Amino acid sequence: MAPLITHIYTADPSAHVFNGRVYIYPSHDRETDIKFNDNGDQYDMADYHVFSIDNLSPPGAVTDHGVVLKTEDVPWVSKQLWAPDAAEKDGKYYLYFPARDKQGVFRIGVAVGDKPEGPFAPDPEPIRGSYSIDPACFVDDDGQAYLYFGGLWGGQLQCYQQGNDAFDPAWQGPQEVTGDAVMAQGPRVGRLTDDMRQFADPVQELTILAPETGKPILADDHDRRFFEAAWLHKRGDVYYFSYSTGDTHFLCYATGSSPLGPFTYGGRILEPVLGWTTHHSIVEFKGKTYLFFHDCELSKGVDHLRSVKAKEIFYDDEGKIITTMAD
Ligand code: FUB
Repeated sequence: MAPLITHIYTADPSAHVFNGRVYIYPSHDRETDIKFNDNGDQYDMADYHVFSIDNLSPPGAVTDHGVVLKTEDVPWVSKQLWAPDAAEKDGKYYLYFPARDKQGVFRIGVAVGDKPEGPFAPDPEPIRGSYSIDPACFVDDDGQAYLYFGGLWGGQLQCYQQGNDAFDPAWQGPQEVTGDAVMAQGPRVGRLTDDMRQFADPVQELTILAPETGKPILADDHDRRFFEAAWLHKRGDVYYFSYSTGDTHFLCYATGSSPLGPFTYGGRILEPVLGWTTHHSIVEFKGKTYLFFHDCELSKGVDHLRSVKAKEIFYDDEGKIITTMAD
């Protein structure tokens, strides 16, 4: 399957349908001399482009709307504009983005625009109480918006095991099981205020349950535990929370009856792609369901030079997502 965008490297695609068109909000990967490490320093991105497309089967021409936000535009950011997302509410468009602040701590910022393709004006401070990476915004049918986020290792989620305000950089690795079973760390979610620019109340940890036990997935269950790349979509009354398992390279999903969970593990969406990271979004468009994802085919396997792709995916009669391959 061919990448959708080939003139620059793009990753972490968040796709949404706005005004009858698919808009894609990806990371913009760039060349760097920084060597691959588990902290993700090689993902050294400095700006965002927005793309749009009016057909996916087969894909039409992709419009590159150009740079909509860059490091220098945001007073609190030092580096690493990682995976963004966008949302629309009451005719305004909101771009959510993670980046390291001047102390090197990941926070999440918001920038506001009048059109899906921007331009976006960033708030001067990160969202109060935000941390870690990979924001994904879901606006429910009642208009309430939720921001999901979190990522292990370089994404620093493991540094918040003592609470939302207790950043402890001593936690530098994934949580390990020693002796008694340890629960996996959950992704975080916060309800957004009506103006979409702050959390309405303290963020919560989401629980992902193992179907066979009804108990939370454990930290050593690397094939199923949350690592990064949160996404939330709704089908009928069912909320699908999907994510990457990081070091085992799967995209998985879990379902629940509330946007705040708990969610029960449902299976894999995508088998490992070429490259270490895997990150996605799921969107309905013209009666079909599409998975947006990335791989490193265009760069011939360079982990930090990724390209966005899209493919149709399917549910079975029970609403389970049928696992697919990257091709
Ligand atoms: O693109 C940088 C990071 O790599 C993202 O934040 C993660 O989800 C992974 O794709």
